[in-house]
Amino acid sequence: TATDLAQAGTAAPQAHAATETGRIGIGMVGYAFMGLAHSQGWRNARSFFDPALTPDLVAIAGRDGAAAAEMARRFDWQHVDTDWRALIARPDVDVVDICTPGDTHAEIAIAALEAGKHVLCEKPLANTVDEARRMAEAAQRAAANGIRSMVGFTYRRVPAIAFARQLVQEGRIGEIRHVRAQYLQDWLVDPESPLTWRLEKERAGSGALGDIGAHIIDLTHFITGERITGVSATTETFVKERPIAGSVKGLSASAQDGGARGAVTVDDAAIFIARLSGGGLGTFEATRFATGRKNSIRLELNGSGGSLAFDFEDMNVLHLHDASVDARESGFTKITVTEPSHPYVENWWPAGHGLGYEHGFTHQAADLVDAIARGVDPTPSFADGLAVQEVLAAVESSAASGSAWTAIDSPA
Ligand code: 4PW
Repeated sequence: TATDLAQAGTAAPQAHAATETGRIGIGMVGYAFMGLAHSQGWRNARSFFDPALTPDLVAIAGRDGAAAAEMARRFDWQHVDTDWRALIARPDVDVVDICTPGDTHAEIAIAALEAGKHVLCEKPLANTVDEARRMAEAAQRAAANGIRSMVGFTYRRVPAIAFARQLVQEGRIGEIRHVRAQYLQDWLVDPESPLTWRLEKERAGSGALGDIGAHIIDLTHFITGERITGVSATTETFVKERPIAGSVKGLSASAQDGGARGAVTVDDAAIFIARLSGGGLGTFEATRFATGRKNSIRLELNGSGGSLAFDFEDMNVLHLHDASVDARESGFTKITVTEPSHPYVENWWPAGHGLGYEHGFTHQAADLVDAIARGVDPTPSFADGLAVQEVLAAVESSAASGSAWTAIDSPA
């Protein structure tokens, strides 16, 4: 197999020579919520970022051919396949963009990498640490041949969050003492809200923990540049049975006719305390039962020299406290992160005009193409995805053991 060849250091798959044509062919697997977000990302990356390689929306694949064809119609994807293997086999596809539930990530990503395709994979990277490790290993082998991979933790590319990382790297808040991170949604408060794939362990790996908790774990790693080294956790499934889902749109769904119900096999909420590699402490909360909170990613970092605070529901704003300012005038400064000098902003609108949820997906597409064109490995890498997966597994294991402290051995 290609793996054996790569391991043996002989002929290994090479990346398609996109650089010679000035264009790069995108093949996307999946057509639902993330398929929509990524489609506009590829399209707008081309228009707003003018990358060195122009992304062509070559092919989209999905089991439901009609749904895939509808996405193709809306975004001008040139071809529709009902089998992801056919998409990977296309010579005009250079990048395979995986927007499917977690149970398919490892198989598709490893096959694509071994076929010499660059890969963008939705988060969380996988459903288990074992799968994530195999994916990270495949990515590492492929990187030796110029094949790039990236995991879709898109919130890293919200300008205020990228700016928060810059400030931390510049030492503006000193040593990190506390990270307080919450990802709060409420779309499952209604017990009659149907059982979609996000509520099935076999398909999603875990519930609020992996779907949204993964983001605040990754954002902590990203902003601080540190790793979570151990956790004590508890999880809960508040509604244990729900109507089986019929049609699904975004996070909403309608129930199937006939009133059939099924068991929820994932957590509805996860909370944990954590230690960071730099000596700081963290508290984390991921829930879909925070009534009134829709997509509230709240981060507060307290450092020896100041603090930062962010809430995605006010995503163009970052609050900065500088502890060196005289006490009479000190406090949190509200920074509107809409200046051309802020990350990503100059490619969009004049100062003060603001960005939204979808822009992160455009920045992700543009950054991946830029990394491919420059011949460098993009971030977050599959190794970064594995690091998050290790924390997710530690949280589950701690919760299962009654919150016992669970260390993450040599965090990835
Ligand atoms: O950012 C979140 C995702 O990672 C979205 O709000 C929904 O929850 C969709 O998947 C997860």
